[in-house]
Amino acid sequence: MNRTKDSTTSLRIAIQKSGRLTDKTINLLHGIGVEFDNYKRNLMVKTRNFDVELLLLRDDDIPEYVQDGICDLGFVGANEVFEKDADVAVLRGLNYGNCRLSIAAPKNGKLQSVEDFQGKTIATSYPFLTKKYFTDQNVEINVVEISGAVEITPQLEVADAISDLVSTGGTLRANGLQELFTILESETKLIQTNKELSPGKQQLIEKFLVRIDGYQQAKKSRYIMMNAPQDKVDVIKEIIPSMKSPTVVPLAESNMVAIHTVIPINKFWEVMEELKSVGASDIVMLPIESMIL
Ligand code: PRT
Ligand code: ZN
Repeated sequence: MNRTKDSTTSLRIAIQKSGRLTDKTINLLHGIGVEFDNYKRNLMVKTRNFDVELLLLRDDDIPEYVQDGICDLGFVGANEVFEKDADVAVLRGLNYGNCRLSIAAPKNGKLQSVEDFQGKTIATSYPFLTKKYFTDQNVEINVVEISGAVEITPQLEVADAISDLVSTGGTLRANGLQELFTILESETKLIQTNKELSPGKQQLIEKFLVRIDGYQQAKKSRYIMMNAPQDKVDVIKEIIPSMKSPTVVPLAESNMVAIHTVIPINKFWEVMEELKSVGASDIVMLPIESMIL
């Protein structure tokens, strides 16, 4: 599956057509300024403002399409990239679609330690990663490859245990299973083909990476504004873990100023309490679209 290398062809990006990663990937692409529509009805979508086309695929197929150079970039879970053992470059971790590939067995059963799995049968959609996990620990297992509803196989006596993706753990609990070991922590990755790309495509990828970094940084940050007494500015500067020194603007009311700055979102509530206690008022927090540092 090789595409002719041609600097005139568009940069082709693979995304999941319909599933857990689709909305967040579409939001990210819109968030970095890539404009397109009609993605629900088409398998291939041309973007309006870049020489980029999106190919909408099943997530399982994305690593191979990128590996073979049919697509130049892809947005897909690490679980799929590593299961397919794809020869691709991982450019970024995107912190959505987070989950883990874990081994789970019937609750309070005989299977507890890795050694207990010797000669046992595990049902999974991830045969490569599952076998590798046990082989690396010198434990031999049998694998039954199943494409869906893996969690019911122990009840059906098709397998002794399972290896499946877990996020909240609710599915395992509902099926009387206990999570024992994690094989892989996963998140959505931006992957690039290792096939040679034209300088034009490479430049466009560099441009997207700057925007993605800005978008990611912005998601983790909030713009905050507050009013405060002039003589509290120094104390407030110490409280705010700002990237740069905050903007301080005098207000009409004498001895009062407005302070504007950017802070990491996880610090906001902690810092807000402290700011109030030293006299800050009218504190406003705003989301940020993007931040180019
Ligand atoms: O049709 P297509 O092949 O494209 O989609 P799909 O049905 O294979 O995949 P989809 O859309 O379900 O998941 C796409 C990707 O989302 C996965 O490859 C992971 O990278 C990521 N992801 C994140 C998850 C989960 N969280 C997740 N919880 N994928 C699947 N699950 C399933 C899991 O298999 C299990 O059945 O959710 C259940 C467990 O969830 P909890 O919350 O009960 O633990
Ligand atoms: Zn899939």
